[in-house]
Amino acid sequence: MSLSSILWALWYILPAYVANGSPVLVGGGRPIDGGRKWRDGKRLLGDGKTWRGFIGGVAFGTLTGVVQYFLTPGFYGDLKTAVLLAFLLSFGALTGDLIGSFMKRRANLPRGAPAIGLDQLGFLLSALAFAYPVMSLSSGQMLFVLIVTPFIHWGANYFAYRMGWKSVPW
Ligand code: CTP
Ligand code: MG
Ligand code: K
Repeated sequence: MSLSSILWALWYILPAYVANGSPVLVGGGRPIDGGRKWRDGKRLLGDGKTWRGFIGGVAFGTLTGVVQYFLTPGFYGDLKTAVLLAFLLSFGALTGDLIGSFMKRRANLPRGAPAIGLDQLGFLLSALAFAYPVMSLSSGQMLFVLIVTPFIHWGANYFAYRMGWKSVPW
């Protein structure tokens, strides 16, 4: 795979990374599950999934697409495509994150507990699936993004931990 196709793959997926990373800074307040429990007696999603984090993450991710369009219009063709793509990548990422938390709670993992694989790739698979109808990566680019995302995720989380934005480095 060429260097340029690798760089375009990262450029393509950037709104999903921004959406997934924003809630740690903008989240908080009312949890999406409203404190409700599933039939196993555990929380539906937990206190780590808030409306502010979800909506703020979708907003920042979508805004990323607007900036990307003005930097590289040729990659998207028109602004509407760029915004729709960024919205779907962001909404998909954060929906995948909610599904991951739902699964973690069913597995009896408390809020914030690591789930290797799910934490690093759940949001990404969901983002790729949501965006697929609008614009998609080649299978080689998808494979590349799947391989590098866990490392980027660990790096970003370690950075956020060192900055004091989150209490655990994962
Ligand atoms: N966050 C939020 N709303 C979201 C997603 C995340 O407010 N929809 C914030 C929360 O403060 C959360 C932090 O971002 O603690 C880090 O996100 P994440 O690691 O996904 O949540 P965890 O606290 O680890 O919760 P879980 O065990 O459910 O994954
Ligand atoms: Mg976590
Ligand atoms: K997560």
